Formats: sequence, C-alpha cells, structure tokens
Amino acid sequence: MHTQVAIIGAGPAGLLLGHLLKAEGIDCVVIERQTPDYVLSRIRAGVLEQVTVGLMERLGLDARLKAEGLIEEGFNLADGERLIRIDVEKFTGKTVWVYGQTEITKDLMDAAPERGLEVIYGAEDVALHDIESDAPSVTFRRDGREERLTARFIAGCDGFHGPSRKAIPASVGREYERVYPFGWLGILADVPPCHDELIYANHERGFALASMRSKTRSRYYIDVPLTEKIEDWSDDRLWDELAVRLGPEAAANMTRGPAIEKSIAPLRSYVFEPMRHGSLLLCGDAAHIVPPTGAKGLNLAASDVHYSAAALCGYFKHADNDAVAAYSGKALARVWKCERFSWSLTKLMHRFPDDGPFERAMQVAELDYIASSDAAQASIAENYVGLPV
Ligand code: RFL
Ligand code: PHB
Repeated sequence: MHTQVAIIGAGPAGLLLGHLLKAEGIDCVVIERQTPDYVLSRIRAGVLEQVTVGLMERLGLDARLKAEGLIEEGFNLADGERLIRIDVEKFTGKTVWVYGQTEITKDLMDAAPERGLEVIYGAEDVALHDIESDAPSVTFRRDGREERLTARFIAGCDGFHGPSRKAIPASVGREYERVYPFGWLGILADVPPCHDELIYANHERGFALASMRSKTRSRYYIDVPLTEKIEDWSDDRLWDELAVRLGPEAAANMTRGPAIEKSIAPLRSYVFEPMRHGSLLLCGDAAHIVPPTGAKGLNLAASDVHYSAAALCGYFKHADNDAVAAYSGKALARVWKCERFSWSLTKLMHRFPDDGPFERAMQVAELDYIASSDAAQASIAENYVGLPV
C-alpha cells in the first residue's frame, strides 16, 4: 500500500489532519490501534477554542457542534468564599465552546467514509521505519496479517504513549517534563450543571472544577493524591467532597446523580523537541502534554494540525520544501505559551503537598491582584480563549 501521508492515531489530531489533507486532495491513510467504540469511550476534553471550532467549520463538519454546543462567554476562579469572574468575551471579543472531545471525534469519524478518508482500526504492532529518508513506511498487523504502508511523510498523532515520538533517536530529541503530585478524579453524570459557566476552585481541601457537556450533562473534577484508588470513591463520597470544595453557593445548585464515567488522570507538563525529524511530523499529545487546568490539550492538538496541514500542503501543492522544515518551530512557539498558561493556572489553583504558608500567601496575593486588575483579567482571558495561530 502507498499513500502520501501515513497518519498514526485516530484521535482528534489524526482525524482532523486526515480530513484537512483529503479536502486539499492529498492522499492519506489513518492507522489506529483501538476500535472505534474504544476511541469514543474515552471521556476527555470539553472546552473548545476558536482554532478547533475553526477547523471544524473549514471542513463543513460544524453543524452538530453549532446546534448542540454551548457558547461560554466567561469562567470563574473560586477561592474560598470569593468568586472571580473572568469575562472572556468582554476582554477578547471572543468566546469558547463547550462540546465534548467525544462528540468532535464522532463527527470526524462519521464523516470519514463519505469523504473517502480511509481509517484502519484495530491495527496491532504499529512500527515506523526509515523516518530519516524520503520513503518512510509504517508496518502493522491487521487480522493477523503483516502489512506495510509506504508514504512520503508520516504524521505521528498517536498520543503520549504511541510509537511515533519514540522513533526519533534520543540523540536528536530533548524532553522537558514536570510531573505533578496529584491527579484529577473526574465524574460525568446526566444532571444539570450547578452553574452556567465553569468554576475552577482552590479550597483548603484541594482543587475542584465544575464543568459540563450540555445543559443536562455535568462533568466535575477534584484533585486527589496519586495513591488514591477509584474504588475508594463512591459517587456519594465524591459529590460530598465536590460540595465542600466548590463552596456553598455552587453546592446549593448542584444536582447529584449516578456516575456514567469516573476515572483518575495524572497531571503532567511535557514537551518534546523537535516536533519534526526527517519525514516524521509529531502532532498533539504525541509531542506534548499539558495539565488539564485551562483546557488546552485538545486545542493544542488542533493548532498543531493547523500548522502541519499547511506545511504538508506547501510541500505537495506548492513544491515548498521549507514549509515542512519550518513546522516544528512554528508549532513549538505556540505550544510553549500554552504550557506556560496551563502550568501557571495549575500552580494558582492547587494546594501542593510541599507548599507552606508562603506559597499559599502568593496564591492569595495573585488572586487578589487578578480580582482587582482588568489587565490581569485580560491576560487570563486572552490565554483561555486561545492564542492566535
Ligand atoms: P489522543 O486523543 O490520545 O489520540 C491518540 C490516538 O492514537 C492512538 N494510538 C495508536 N494508534 C496506532 N498505533 C499505536 N501504537 C497507537 N498508540 C496510540 C490512540 O488509541 C488514540 O486514538 O491524542 P491527540 O489526538 O493528540 O488529542 C489530544 C487530546 O486527546 C488531549 O490533549 C486532551 O484530551 C486533553 N484534555 C483536554 N484538552 C482540552 O483542550 N480541553 C479540555 O477540556 C481537556 N480536558 C483533557 C481533559 C485530558 C484529560 N485526560 C484524561 C488526559 C480532561 C482530561 C481528564
Ligand atoms: C472538562 O469539561 O472536561 C474540562 C473543562 C475544563 C478543563 C478541563 C476539563 O480545564
């Protein structure tokens, strides 16, 4: 089998890139290890920036997003009794959207057959070959048979644990990493949200986030030590903890219900440089991870796809060899700014086990400053709504 671009991974990055390349008449095949149902069962992001919505619009796949998504004009930072509202719309003239990653992925998956985007699910033992040459290939097993897909480029969209990043020799790559001493315990439930905007809360018992997927489906998180087991968190215990951490007003409006999904995700900041080596381009979680505070992960995957699609179009349609060479630098400039924002919001809103009175005083001073300064609120709003691509 031969194609122009072999895409590894059918998460949001891989499917978005596949559709964008197809729309430009560039041949590609997406290779995914899991089944479609498994991919759709992963409950992850919920907040979309303009870059992500813009790509769905460009593909003409935004109808359900526009019909079912919720426009969010602002969000809230809670610190004990006080609620600081960041008016994103006022400061930036733009909004974000609440629409689940699962729904985006479903829209992209459903549109693949009619647009001729080939996605191979259930591919085992995916391996990359000859990435330093102009004729790289991907081998995998399907239904017990070994197959090889040759291509001009490989796009590694296979998430943090996939094989693409590992195919780059250690001698040319550099890793930057911060692992946080807690994880987020999330619950998804078919109950109305406690507030019409997101609330990120810093409480003496720890962090909490009130988010949503729709007017009838809520998503909440608390931070927990990494030693916690999901079995120890009954729905009742989790709702009680959320009610305390989110404060009395949110608690009074909170509707409890059985969990549709409950899981613990570790928090990490991670960047791999460069994002291109030879004929391999990395996109999304394959190259970088942000802690979920600030909702940047999926949106960063979308901005990488924006840059990589443009680079590959430059190569195939305009004979522009420099476009691919420039990809890593362009993508990383935006990645690092989003890493900074996610890390700083994580530091501001979580109680770290090693923090003492000084670190807490710094949090209080920063929250005081944000509460009293339009400039500080504008800066947060600009980052939250999404930096330009
Ligand atoms: P994905 O979604 O991990 O997709 C990678 C795909 O590659 C496949 N794969 C392989 N395929 C073939 N062969 C192999 N050997 C393979 N190994 C892996 C996988 O099966 C998968 O289908 O990466 P992608 O496309 O880069 O997308 C990144 C986003 O998923 C991620 O950044 C976000 O979910 C992060 N995130 C959030 N981002 C936001 O923008 N807003 C949010 O509100 C938000 N909330 C979150 C989040 C992530 C969370 N968790 C669980 C990590 C909340 C949580 C709790
Ligand atoms: C979510 O709704 O899952 C969500 C929202 C905001 C975040 C992280 C996750 O910062």
